[in-house]
Amino acid sequence: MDEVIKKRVFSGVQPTGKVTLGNYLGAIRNWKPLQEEYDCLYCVVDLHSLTVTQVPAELRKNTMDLVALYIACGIDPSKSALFIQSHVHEHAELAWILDTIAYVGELNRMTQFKDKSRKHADNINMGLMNYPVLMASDILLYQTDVVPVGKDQVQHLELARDIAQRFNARYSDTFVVPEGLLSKSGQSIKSLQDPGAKMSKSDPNDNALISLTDDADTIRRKLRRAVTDSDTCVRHGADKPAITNLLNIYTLCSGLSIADAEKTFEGKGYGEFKDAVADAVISVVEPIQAEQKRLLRDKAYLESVLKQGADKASYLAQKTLSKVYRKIGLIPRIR
Ligand code: ATP
Ligand code: LTN
Repeated sequence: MDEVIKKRVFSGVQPTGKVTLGNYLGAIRNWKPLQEEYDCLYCVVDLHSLTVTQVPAELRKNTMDLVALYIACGIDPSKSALFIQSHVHEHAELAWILDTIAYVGELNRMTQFKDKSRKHADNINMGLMNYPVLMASDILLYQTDVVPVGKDQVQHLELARDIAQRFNARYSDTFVVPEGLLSKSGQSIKSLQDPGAKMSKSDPNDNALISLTDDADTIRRKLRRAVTDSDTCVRHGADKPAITNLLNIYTLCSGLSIADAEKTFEGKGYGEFKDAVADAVISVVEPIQAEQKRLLRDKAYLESVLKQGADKASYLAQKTLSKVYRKIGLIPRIR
């Protein structure tokens, strides 16, 4: 029987702190179903996280927590390669080559670079500017077809496509030009304190985000404190950004449609609605937390998963990198 060649998926999250409900609903949750249809690589992008100041011991802990979280969220290591970016040295090597393809002007225009430069004005390092090139390297190294990400990463993905096309035009067909995959819902979960901003792991205001490690009481308290809109009706709409965000969270966690949720809370106040949102969030988060805790106690298992993941990723990465080196005129090492 002919072997069916599956299309390839690559995605990653930075181990920069507590993973939020936004990361889960906008990104990680959508990875699980893809495993059936695609050849998936899911990566903890630790090199990216170095673009903002990290405490080494915390980075180590966040990295292993995230590995366990991926599995707790349904990534099955027997189906997908789960690995740590720095374990596969080709990511950094290809990034250097792609640096010679990307233009300073286009990197300078990236929204995330501008945002992060504002937030970390004391540490606008070259890595922060180069961040999208390393991301392009992650993607192109595996000849990735599909990249599931949240809305905030679309601009970076466009850049990865531009870099791939530019390289292919200059040196002949080398890279697959990747497509983005945005989840229909959960594209952008907003801050609980400012529905104009995205919910972000690195928000200094802890009340603005729900972390996947928050306990039930904390989740309930944060949702009760969430800002609301001026009238009291539970309705989805551009004129009601705060309630729309809570409705998005509610429907994504409960499985109800927006219309059904609006009907359920017709004539009811925000208090009752917020408690229901909390119940729905808790019912999603608690089983993940329990599984993550269990996995973190089994270090040997996590290490075996990471070894297997990095072995598979290295094999594929090496193939692409040697092709790239050959095409651009570097002489292969004699072994
Ligand atoms: P940081 O605050 O450190 O910049 P972050 O919360 O933005 O981190 P990332 O590691 O940059 O998280 O993103 C991981 C994934 O989660 C990406 O695919 C991104 O698009 C998605 N994502 C991040 N925040 C949200 C959000 N608020 N809503 C939906 N998806 C999100
Ligand atoms: N920049 C991404 C994380 C990331 C990524 C990737 C996502 C790094 N490399 C490759 C998809 C594919 C973010 O979510 N902030």
